[in-house]
Amino acid sequence: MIDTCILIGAPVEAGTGRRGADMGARAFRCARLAETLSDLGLAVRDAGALAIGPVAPRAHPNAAIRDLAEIAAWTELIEATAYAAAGQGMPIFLGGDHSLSAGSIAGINRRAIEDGRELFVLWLDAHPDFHTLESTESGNLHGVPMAYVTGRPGFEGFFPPLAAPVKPENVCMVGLRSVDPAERAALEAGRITVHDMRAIDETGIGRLVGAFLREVEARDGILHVSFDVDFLDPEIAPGVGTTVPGGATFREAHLVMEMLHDCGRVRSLDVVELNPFLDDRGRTALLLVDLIASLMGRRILDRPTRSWS
Ligand code: EXY
Ligand code: MN
Ligand code: MN
Ligand code: MN
Repeated sequence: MIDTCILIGAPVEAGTGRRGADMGARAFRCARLAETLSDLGLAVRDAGALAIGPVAPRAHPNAAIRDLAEIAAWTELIEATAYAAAGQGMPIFLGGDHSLSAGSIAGINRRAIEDGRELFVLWLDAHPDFHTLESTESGNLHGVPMAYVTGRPGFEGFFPPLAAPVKPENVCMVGLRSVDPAERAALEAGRITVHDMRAIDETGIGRLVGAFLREVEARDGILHVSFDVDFLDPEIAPGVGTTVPGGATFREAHLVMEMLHDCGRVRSLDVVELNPFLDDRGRTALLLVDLIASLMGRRILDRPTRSWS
C-alpha cells in the first residue's frame, strides 16, 4: 500500500513547441497539492524541480524535429530519477509536457523488472503520442513518448537506450480523439488497447477501465498512470496547449481515479501538459489536485464493493 508520495517537478516544455508548460509544476504547488495529500495521511516528500544543463544540438534527418538533444537529456535525467524514486515511494511527476513520460515510464519499468514485477500503463490522453522520430510531422516530441517506451524503431542513437520496452499489450489508452494517420496505422497493427471517446460514450468509462484493471490484477501487475490534462474536456480544463473538444467529464475522470485507488496497484503517476499561462485563474490546477486526491484515497462515501470485480 502506498504511504509515501514523492513530488517531482519536471518543467519540460521543449516538447510542445509552445511556452508555458514549464510552469505547470509550480501551479500544482500553488494549488496546494502537497498539503492536500498530507491531509489524507500520506507522507509527502517534495523533491523540487529537475533541471538539465546545457546540451549540444543534435540533428535528425526529419528536419521538423525540434529540441531533440534537450528532450533526450530530459529523458535520461527523468529515467534515473524515476528509477530511484520508485524504490522510495510513489513518484508523482508534475509536468511539464508529455515528453517527460519517455523518461518516467522507462525508469519505472527498469525498477519494475528489477523487482520482478510486470508494468502496465494507463494512458489518459486525447492523443496516443505514438509517433516515431520519422513519422512526426509537427516535430514536437511530446508526440512520441509512447512510441519510445514501447520500443518502436528509430530512437536508437537519438534517445537514451531503453533497459527494456514496455509490452504494448500492457498499455491501455483512454480518451483518444486526435490521432494522426501514421499513429492510427501503427496502433491498428499493434497490441495497445485503445478506447476513443465513442467507446467511452457507448460502453461507459467504468467498464472500459474496469476490464483493464481486471487484466492488471490477473497478471499481478503494477500500474503507471500517465494523465495528460487534455484527456479532460477543455470546458473544464482550459489550461493545456493541445485542447481537443469532447473530452472526459469531471465525473468520468473522478470515477477513473477512485477505481484506480480501489485496485491498489498504482505505483507511479505523471500529470502532464498543464499550462498555467492558458489557465483560468488556476482552475485547471485546482481541478487536477482534486482528481489526484481521489486517486490517492479521498472518498465521498466508502463503497462496500469494487464496481468492476
Ligand atoms: N499528434 C500531434 C503531434 O504529433 O504533433 C499532436 C500531439 C499532441 C501531444 C500532446 C501531449 O499530448
Ligand atoms: Mn499526451
Ligand atoms: Mn494529449
Ligand atoms: Mn497534450
